[in-house]
Amino acid sequence: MKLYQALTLFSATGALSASTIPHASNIEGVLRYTHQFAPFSGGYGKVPDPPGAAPRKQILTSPSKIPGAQRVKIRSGPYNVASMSKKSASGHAGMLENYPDTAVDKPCEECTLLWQQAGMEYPNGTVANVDTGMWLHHMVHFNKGPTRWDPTGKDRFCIPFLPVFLSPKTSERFYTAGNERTLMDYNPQGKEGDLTTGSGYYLRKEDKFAFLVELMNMNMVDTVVYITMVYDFLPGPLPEGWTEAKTVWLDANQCGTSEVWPPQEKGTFTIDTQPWKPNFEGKLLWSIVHQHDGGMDVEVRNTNNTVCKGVAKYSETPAYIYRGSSMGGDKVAKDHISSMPGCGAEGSAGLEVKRDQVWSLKGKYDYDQREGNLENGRQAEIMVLGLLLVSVPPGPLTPLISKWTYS
Ligand SMILES: [Cu+2]
Repeated sequence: MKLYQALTLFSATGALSASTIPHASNIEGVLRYTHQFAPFSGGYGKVPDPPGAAPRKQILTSPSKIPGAQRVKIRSGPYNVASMSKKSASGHAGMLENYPDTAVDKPCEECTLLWQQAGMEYPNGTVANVDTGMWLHHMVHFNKGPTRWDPTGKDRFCIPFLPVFLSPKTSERFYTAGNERTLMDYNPQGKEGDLTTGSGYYLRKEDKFAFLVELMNMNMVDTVVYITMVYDFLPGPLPEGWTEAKTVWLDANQCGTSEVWPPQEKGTFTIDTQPWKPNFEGKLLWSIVHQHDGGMDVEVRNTNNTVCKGVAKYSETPAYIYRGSSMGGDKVAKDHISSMPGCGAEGSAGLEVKRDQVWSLKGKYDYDQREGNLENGRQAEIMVLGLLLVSVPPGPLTPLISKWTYS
């Protein structure tokens, strides 16, 4: 199947309508995403479990102090990632690029998520990271269900939903991770030993998970890895008196590839995300932010105020130090971002999210202080991305205004 046939198929199934033809600048994004459908992936992407692989579901002991909390680790994939000697259709070496996985197991049929964190492992269960040449470039966690909608995607042509065959009107991007593997706490104000008050991401029976994964292999052999997700959850319905958590996705190329070209090859600059005018109201619970190497920090901004600043830390453990050599014009940085906590609860707790505000992120890069990753001799595309987690009343949430608005 040729690319244009795939796009025609989209149109025929209604995913593309006359009013939602992509903006010219998004055409490249469409191409980058669609070539990763199975017919174009050339044997890379999802493969069967290798013999002797660790179990796909592992029951762990939850450290949570919330009564009844359980912890489980779910391994998804596995994904075969091409070696550094092979280039993807869009010219990236050693990359499984925005690969869709529409068969991702949930931790439960119905439960309240308290916490989740992504990771990456080899088949035998050991951690895969840049010290062994594997990089969790990023993953996007989607949830589809009758009560789901994506606050910043729902009224736009939103490319990331296409490869996973979803619509932002009936699904949402609720979690994401880069290689720094930031956790999301859905219950930051939960009280030890007390079930009467709290917040969580309430997973309904009808909900279905999907991933978009972008993985990089800096080795000269094809490599198989799993994406892991550790969840703490309370089985069954949302506890009485609790609120639900809803995620707002913000990035510098909203509904495109999320990536932008750096405006310069050296020195310092900032990049703003597109703004979000709230289309629901609630209270900020948590926020996480993400940048690529070369990044210094990301400010979360409400209207004209900085709510908090998430600072990138590099090579805090040896797992984040790259020891390989460069390949032609592709030069991987030695030190990689190892944590980027966003604002957590400190900067977020209890702040009102209201319809008369404008939320955005401002990301600062400085290539003189922190090495970026070179591709074909120039700085690779970068991200300024973040998620706001907002507490809302239980039950299906209706959007306040019908259209996404730019300020
Ligand atoms: Cu990224």
